[in-house]
This record gives sequence, C-alpha cells and structure tokens, in this order.
Amino acid sequence: MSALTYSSRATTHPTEVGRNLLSIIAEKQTNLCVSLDLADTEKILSLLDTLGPLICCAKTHVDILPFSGPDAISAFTDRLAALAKQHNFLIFEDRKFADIGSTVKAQYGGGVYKIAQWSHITNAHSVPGPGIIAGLKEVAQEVGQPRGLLMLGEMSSKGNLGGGEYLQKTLEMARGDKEFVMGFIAQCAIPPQDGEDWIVMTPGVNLGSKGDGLGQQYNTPDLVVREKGCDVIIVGRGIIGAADPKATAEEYRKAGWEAYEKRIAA
Ligand code: 6AU
Repeated sequence: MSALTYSSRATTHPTEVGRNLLSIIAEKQTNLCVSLDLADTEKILSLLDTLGPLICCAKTHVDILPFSGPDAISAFTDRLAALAKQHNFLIFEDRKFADIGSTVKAQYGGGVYKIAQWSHITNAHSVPGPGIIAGLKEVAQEVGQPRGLLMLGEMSSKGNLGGGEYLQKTLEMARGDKEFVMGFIAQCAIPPQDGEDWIVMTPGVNLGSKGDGLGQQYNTPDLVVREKGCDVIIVGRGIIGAADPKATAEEYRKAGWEAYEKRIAA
C-alpha cells in the first residue's frame, strides 16, 4: 500500500489521468467517487451539481438511462462534462469492457454512447487478454484527450472469480501498458514495483449496510482505505439512496479522508 501522499503521487503518476485524479483528490481533500446508478438523467445532473464539491469522480452506467435518441445522449454527456469542469471532478463510465480488442474498440469509440468522447476513465475485465487494453488504447489515442483505464482485478461481489492469482495475472497484463492503465478496481492495494503507482478504486463501500441480497458485499471507508490501502472509495446506494445525499456524501468524504490521513500517519 502507498504511504505516499496523494499530492506527491499527483506529480509522479505514470498516467496523465492518474495525475489529474490525484491532484483533484489532494486539492479538494476528497477520495470519494459517487456511483450514479439511476435511471433519470435530470436526477443525476442535479445530484452532481449538489455533490460536485465533495467528490473527485462521478461514476456512470450510461446504459441504464432511457434516452429518447442520440441527441438526448449528447445533451446529457455535454451537461455532465460541463458539471465536471465546473466542480473539478473526473467522469468514470463503468462500462466493464470484456471482449476482444477489435470489438471493444468499436464499443468504446462508437455506437450511440461514444464513451471515449466524454469519459475520462473507463474499466475492463482482463479475461480476454492484453488485446482488450490495446484495442481501447487505440480509441483513447484517436480522441486526443487524456483517457485512463482501470482493470478489474477483484470484484466486491460474493463468489466473484477475481483476487489471488487472477489479480496477479491482471497486474502482469497491466504492466504491458503503464501509460494507459492507471490502476485497478480491487479490494486491496496493489504493491508497486519500481516506478509503478497503481490507483485502486474500490466499490462495495457503505456505512450502514453489509450487503444487498444480490451478492454485493460492503465494507467501511476505514477498512478499505486505512487497513487495505485502497485509494478511492466508490459509493452508490449509500449516498444516492439516502434521505439527504449531500449530508451523507459529506459523511463519506470525511470518513474516506480521515482513513487516508491515518494511513499516511501510521
Ligand atoms: O454502492 P453500490 O453497491 O450501490 O454501487 C456499487 C457500484 C455499482 C457497481 O456496478 C460497481 O460499483 N462495482 C464495480 C465497479 C465500479 O467496477 C466493481 C465491483 O466489483 N463491484 C461494484 O459494485 O455501480
């Protein structure tokens, strides 16, 4: 796990998106990524306008949203981009790509969502092998804006096949492109070799629940950040399902930040 501060890592991280994310975290003192798993664009945008100052990143599942057509999609992603700029956070489309390089290339750059145009970060499974990273990278380069990839190394859900040897093999794959792969979705820190710095973003975080009855498993910000050494907490229903999302997001921000401060001080 990294004993280094976010701000020192912000100057040395091997990926541009990683440096941007770490700078935002350090500047706004928040390692909170809110997960907006909602089927209502207006609700997402108004929540983000409220939560913007408290988060480093906003995570979307764009394929949950019922758009009337391509114009509605671009209107939404334009407004999302404007909010990200206004409040200084990154956008993470949680697409979990999982196909051969040629197919993910078409999915990332094209279709109705054109994810690479508006999402700073996306994620991918390692099951298909390194071609998935190469395919996504080609699109990222064509876009000409900083784009980063997180590899799924271990999921939060019960019975998932990640972790252990799977995570190790995913790490070896990530080492093949350290300028594009910025880190992992995982439940623990990834020990770096020389010059490496993997940003670990961790879902399955909730202060008031242990799970959801469909396999999701929750831990606290303190456990994942202080004890396990993860860098960013991803919180969905813990915040968006709360009666007062703003006050609740502030609780998570504070818990995540205090856990980080304790880790650095240890
Ligand atoms: O806090 P929740 O349980 O409401 O939402 C968790 C969010 C969901 C999942 O699709 C996502 O995090 N997620 C992921 C990601 C981010 O890749 C991986 C994983 O292992 N578990 C998980 O819940 O949007």
